[in-house]
Amino acid sequence: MSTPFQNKWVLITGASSGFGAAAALAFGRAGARLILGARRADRLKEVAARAIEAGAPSAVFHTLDVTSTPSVETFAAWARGLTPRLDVLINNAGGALGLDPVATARDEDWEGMFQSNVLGVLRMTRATLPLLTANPGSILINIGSIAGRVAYEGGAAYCAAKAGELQITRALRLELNGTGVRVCTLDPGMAETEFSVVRFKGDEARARKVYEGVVPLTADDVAEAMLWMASRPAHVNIDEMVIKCTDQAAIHKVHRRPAPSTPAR
Ligand code: NDP
Ligand code: 8X3
Repeated sequence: MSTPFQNKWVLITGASSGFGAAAALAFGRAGARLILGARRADRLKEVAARAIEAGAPSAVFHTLDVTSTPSVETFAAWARGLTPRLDVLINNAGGALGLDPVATARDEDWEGMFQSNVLGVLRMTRATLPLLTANPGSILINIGSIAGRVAYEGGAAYCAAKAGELQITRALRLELNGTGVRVCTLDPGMAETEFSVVRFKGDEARARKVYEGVVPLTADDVAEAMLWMASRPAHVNIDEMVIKCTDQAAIHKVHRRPAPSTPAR
């Protein structure tokens, strides 16, 4: 049976968990050949195997640290050895570190967030751009956040980093005008992945509290949005998509039910 991405090449960063892993499965199910990157190779191996089971004709992976130019260059050279062109690039690797106010936050967290969410997107894009421009109609999807659009307390650096991602996407769309490469940002609100566990440095109880009494987005919801954006015809560019769960009317306006009445999905 033919599927919309049959034998198309899809490269996903941050494919070892959350949105990236869900996207690997969704594009795999749709017939895509997957190129996956992240720092945890053991997790990538599992995701690749699940994607093959789901229907991907191939799913290969390589360690990737988007905070390091040599790592990105090595990864991109490996990807160029697999294919001279990409159909979809998803710059998803990133996340938040800490929720401290500026007065007490740590340089290490700020630098980590800018390295992955901002410089990582720039590095990956520069390194793989020839694979996209070789293929008019290809699409680049950057994963931003509602945090890049509205600030919140404790989010100064993360919000700034995701605002940076948004402006990178907008600048790239201008720079690539005429090449046929589509450039999009997908900006989710709260979604239950490993995001909060990473933000709170492994404090799972604190991470769980973020979603208490709420029906948040799932990684699959976000992956489906990526699939939809990428399956528009080549002349259609979804510039910017914001996706939030129904319980989150705005970044500061989240409807929470008292436990234990959180409804089932
Ligand atoms: P997860 O923590 O589940 O996934 C993050 C992914 O990014 C992992 O695969 C991780 O892999 C990878 N990653 C992190 N740092 C690096 C790095 N330096 N180099 C390579 N890969 C890296 O969280 P999500 O799936 O939720 O997050 C995905 C993206 O979505 C992020 O950019 C995040 O900011 C954004 N986002 C998340 C929202 C949410 O509420 N969950 C909402 C809006 C946006 P590994 O550790 O193996 O390297
Ligand atoms: C993740 C969503 O609201 O926690 O980007 O910043 S939020």
